[in-house]
Amino acid sequence: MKKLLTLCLVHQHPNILLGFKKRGFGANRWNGFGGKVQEGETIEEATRREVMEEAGLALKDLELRGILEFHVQDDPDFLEVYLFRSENFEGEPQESEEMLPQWFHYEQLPFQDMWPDDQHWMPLFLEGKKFKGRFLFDPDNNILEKALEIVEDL
Ligand code: 6OG
Repeated sequence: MKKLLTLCLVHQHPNILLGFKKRGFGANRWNGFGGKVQEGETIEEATRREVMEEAGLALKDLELRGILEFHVQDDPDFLEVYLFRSENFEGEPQESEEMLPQWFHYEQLPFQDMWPDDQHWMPLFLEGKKFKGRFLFDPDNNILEKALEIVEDL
């Protein structure tokens, strides 16, 4: 079964705001902000809610930049992650129970402590492209298969 999630990168060039995930799924990795889309909310509403909950920011803009499928070997469940970029917000990045936010220069992203798929799609994100991807992981989170394509529209 498919699970719908959001992921948002706040990007004020040359810097990108990431959060260090303190607990739960993806703990001890840097990532954008996001989570599960709840019943009764749109994907955009979920994105705004998660960024507020996890980093204390009210987003002023939101642009859908990627749709990524994440599968794990032998698991019928998979994630469909809607990846957004936001440039402008109100508030100051604040630590939450889940995330510790920090700005990174785009050339110094901590890929060794991020999900392994990120190094594949991040160059497209930074070039302003829109893209679709599908990644298959083994149970140790190594990438077994990847497919990534630039698209005109999502
Ligand atoms: P919660 O479980 O905290 O939402 N996410 C991924 N992000 C990247 N970059 N790569 C992956 O590769 C990911 N799998 C999930 C989606 C989890 C958050 O983590 C993202 C959500 O923003 C496997 O509610």
